[in-house]
Amino acid sequence: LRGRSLSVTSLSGLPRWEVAELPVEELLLFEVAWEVTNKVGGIYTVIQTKAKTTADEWGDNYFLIGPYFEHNMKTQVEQCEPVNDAVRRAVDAMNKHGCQVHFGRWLIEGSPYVVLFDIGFSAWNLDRWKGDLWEACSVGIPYHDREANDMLIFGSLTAWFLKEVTDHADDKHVVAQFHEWQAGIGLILSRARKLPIATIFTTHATLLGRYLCAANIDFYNHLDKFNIDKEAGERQIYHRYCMERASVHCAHVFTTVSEITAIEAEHMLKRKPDVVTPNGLNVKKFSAVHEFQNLHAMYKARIQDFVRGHFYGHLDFDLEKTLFLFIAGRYEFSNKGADIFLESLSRLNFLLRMHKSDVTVVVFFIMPAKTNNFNVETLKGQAVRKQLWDIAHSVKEKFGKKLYDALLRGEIPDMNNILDRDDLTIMKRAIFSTQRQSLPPVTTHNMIDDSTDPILSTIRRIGLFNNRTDRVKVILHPEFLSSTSPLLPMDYEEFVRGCHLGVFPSYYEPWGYTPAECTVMGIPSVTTNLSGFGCFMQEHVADPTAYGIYIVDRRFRSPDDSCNQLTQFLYGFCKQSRRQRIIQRNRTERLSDLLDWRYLGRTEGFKYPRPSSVPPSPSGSQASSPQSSDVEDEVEDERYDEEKEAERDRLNIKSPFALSHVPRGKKKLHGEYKN
Ligand code: G6P
Ligand code: 1S3
Repeated sequence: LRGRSLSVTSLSGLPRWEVAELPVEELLLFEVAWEVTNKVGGIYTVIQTKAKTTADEWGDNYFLIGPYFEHNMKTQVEQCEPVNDAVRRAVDAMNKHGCQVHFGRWLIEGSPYVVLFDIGFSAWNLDRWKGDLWEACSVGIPYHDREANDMLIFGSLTAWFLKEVTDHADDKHVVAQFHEWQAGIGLILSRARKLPIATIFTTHATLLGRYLCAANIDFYNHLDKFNIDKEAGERQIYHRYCMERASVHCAHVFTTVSEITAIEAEHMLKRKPDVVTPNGLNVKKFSAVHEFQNLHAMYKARIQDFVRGHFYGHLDFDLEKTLFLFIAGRYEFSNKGADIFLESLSRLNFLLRMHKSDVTVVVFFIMPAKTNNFNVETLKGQAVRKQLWDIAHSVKEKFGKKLYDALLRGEIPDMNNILDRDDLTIMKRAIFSTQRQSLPPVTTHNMIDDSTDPILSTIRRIGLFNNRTDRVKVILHPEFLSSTSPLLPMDYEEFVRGCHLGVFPSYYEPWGYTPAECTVMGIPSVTTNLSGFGCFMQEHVADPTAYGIYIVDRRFRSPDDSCNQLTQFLYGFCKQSRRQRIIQRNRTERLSDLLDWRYLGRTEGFKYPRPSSVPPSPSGSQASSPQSSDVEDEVEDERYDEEKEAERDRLNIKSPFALSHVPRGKKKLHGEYKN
């Protein structure tokens, strides 16, 4: 929590020792989450990207606690013996009493220590632990909620482990941070048992917020009007909600990831967070400034190849004038804004057709749903592309050899006869094989719930079927990307780098890693003023649009107006020249430092100014796009003088990151929050 000195409201009940400044050697830090070594959603990204910065600072006194899954252990963790005496004794004691506790180093940057509990192995204790929880806080968990029962086992094991640690920690003081309701039982029981631990609870979303938003309720305008107990009861999550709320109120320090979620927490959980801790990333800079631009070109070529196959027989658009847009994440149709995105795409399609634009937009939806694997038509597309490539290659070889032989003889070959009849037949057959009876598919997989799937149903309603006349083409890839996929063999990072714009018009998004990840890769993105990331950018960047961060207003406008605004953003983006896009990507990438874990705590009060070449515009919207004349549109000199612009901006911007570094090895657990 170094450097996160935002609003502090209550720190009552902390053990006495935290008020003092303590060297890191006298502290042990435990971070508890269900997503340690276990990727489910965004919390995994938080922990994994922060590990290096935390391990650098806390060294061998930093431990992560999570659930054990055999596959995760085998693929991500190197087993080893704990060096710390208190931790070793705690692991041994629990293993002696019939638990299975695994210890090792998580093989990610920073290689932090992990303590992993086998939940199934301790399930026989469930009834006893249910009783313990009831005694501690009168919360009962129904037997049919498997997930909540697993969390009870996880929490009981965590509290047991922390008890063993504090029993043997001698002069060391223990701090434990618990993420989200899934880890909350460990906190509640530690407090009920009066363990000498300073506790932090971090919420990344509230249970009720997620449920109410998904039900399409006008959430943010009614925050103070909900009967929250009733709402939780009606949704059959009352016990989970109690676990969450008890964790929040038991914690010495309560934090959340954004200001917008802080307001939500105050209403849904009835406690104002003490500290807001925005999420960061482990930002890596390339030694060559333009390397990320080269990577964009390289991975774009791979996406273009996929598109060649997918649209075989319908490739009557220019791939050099095709833009790749995408939305990705957990499949929460309206929470993640897939609903208004599709509506805006339909409007964009209309605008591009009406203005006879030569730009084509291919939009990928990367959201996992239940499927029966790839569909035949999609696989066939890639096979056809491969076949055409092979034929072109063999004809080229033959052609090349004949040409070479002719040149050796000192002749210029007769171009009309250099290809024989067989070559022409093979080529004609290949062209005939690209005839297709159907339109290029809108989904790459056989969907199990095809008829009720919300994306497919909306596509049917708005009629975006990948017709030749459509300037906007849609591809639903209902599975996360993988470099071993036979269809689109790219991992997520490669794919993002190859795209032009990430579109994340979320309604419910406490932080939102997807646009943040785009930013550090130099890819512009669309976000909203209801996402933690969007609000953070609004606070710290004078003209976000100029830097390729388009923020849709979903808070103060109607859904229809938000759609119009998103459509305008998309249409404006389509009108940019290649050169403008290159400049914009450079600017986007320049914001990376803002999102670096190493500097996040020092951004308070800092604002990135407009890029120096942007004329001030009152609206701060379209006028902020990089300027270019028609003549420039034709210019391919992408190196251009944006380097000069970058340099000018660097000189103009008084970076917050030049502030003096907090000295290593000293923790100011209390004083730091005071300001
Ligand atoms: C990068 C590459 C350029 C390439 C450009 C394409 O900047 O370094 O060589 O021309 O990407 O940009 P576009 O936005 O058209 O994909
Ligand atoms: C949550 O994950 P989600 O995608 O369910 O936590 C993430 C990490 O803090 C956050 O980025 C996201 O907005 C939340 O929604």
